[in-house]
Amino acid sequence: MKLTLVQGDITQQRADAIVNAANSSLMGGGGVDGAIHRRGGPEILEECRKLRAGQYGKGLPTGRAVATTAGRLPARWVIHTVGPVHSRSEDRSALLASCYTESLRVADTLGAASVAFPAISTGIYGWPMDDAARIALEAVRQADTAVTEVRFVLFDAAAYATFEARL
Ligand code: AR6
Repeated sequence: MKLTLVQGDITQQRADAIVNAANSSLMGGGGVDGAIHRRGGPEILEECRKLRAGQYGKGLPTGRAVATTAGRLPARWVIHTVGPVHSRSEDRSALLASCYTESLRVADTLGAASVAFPAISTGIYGWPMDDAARIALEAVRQADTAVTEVRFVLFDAAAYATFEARL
């Protein structure tokens, strides 16, 4: 697997699938989630609504992943995953690792060869970037997947530098 880091906006990435740092409602939010729905258009939310009306009536559990269309985005699919909120009293790193492995598992079922990830949980959910980078890189490296390219799309220079140092 080819592992690459880029600094930029995930909504502009040309990859088979981009991953959304969603919340369990799948109804949108701020950060990456807001940007994906805003630029991808209403088709994404339409499919999310269907998922909530069917298989995920109670919402998408933390650490799980599900795919929808990418609407108007250059990617073909959006894989929505729900990162854990960072906690100082509880170790939730297995749930954060699961976001990456479950997203790659979903990518395999779609036949997606290239997948772009944001730094899940490092924004509104408060996970320290360095620890999140360690968990993300380890999870992707150890994943049993047919995906041939994983790209981490880091929003700012500091996040990029942190991932680069970990890599
Ligand atoms: N492209 C790439 N990375 C981005 C972009 C972008 N367009 N925008 C922000 N980031 P966050 P979370 C970075 O908050 O912490 C939403 O409301 C950002 O700098 O998007 O998992 C959801 O609905 C940070 O490093 O996701 C949930 O309620 C990283 O992406 C909640 O936020 C993740 O930040 C999820 O919080």
